Amino acid sequence: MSQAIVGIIMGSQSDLRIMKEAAEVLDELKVAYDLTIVSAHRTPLRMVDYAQHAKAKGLKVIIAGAGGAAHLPGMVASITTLPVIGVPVKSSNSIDGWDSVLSILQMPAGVPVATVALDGARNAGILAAQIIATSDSALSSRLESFKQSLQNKVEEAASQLESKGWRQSLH
Ligand code: RP5
Repeated sequence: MSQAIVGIIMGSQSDLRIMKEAAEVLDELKVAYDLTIVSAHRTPLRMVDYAQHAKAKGLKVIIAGAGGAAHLPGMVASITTLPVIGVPVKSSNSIDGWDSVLSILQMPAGVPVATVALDGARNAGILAAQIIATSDSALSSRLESFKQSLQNKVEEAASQLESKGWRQSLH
């Protein structure tokens, strides 16, 4: 396995059902990552240590997911200069998900977190790959193919719908 260049962290093991989608898309795009649990509230010193050493260990982007009072992405972003992508997770302690979205999104000036949609871990993985692809032409080509596959799927669905009619396309 090659050196991890994306770090995926989450506040709890209960976030893994969502955060695994970031790992899955990075697997598809052949981007090496490591994945672990770092809680801003339950393991604050572990969080500081992770953020302080992330760049030195070779990471280029951090994806951080958390639910409820989701402080992990913002706190990690306050410590490192690596880009941090925040994934708001709808968790057992979320009211409706807005709490996690706003905790991650509404950062003070000077400390950005690139926030994806609620439970949007797959997009976080794609965005991390796109950031890395700005200086990796092989990855950039894989992303071109990935985008093309999205386009192909829609065009296939559209032509099926146009040829069969919408009633048949429901089955
Ligand atoms: C957050 O609290 C975690 O990121 C998780 O989304 C949520 C619930 O954690 P558990 O009580 O399931 O460990 O800090």
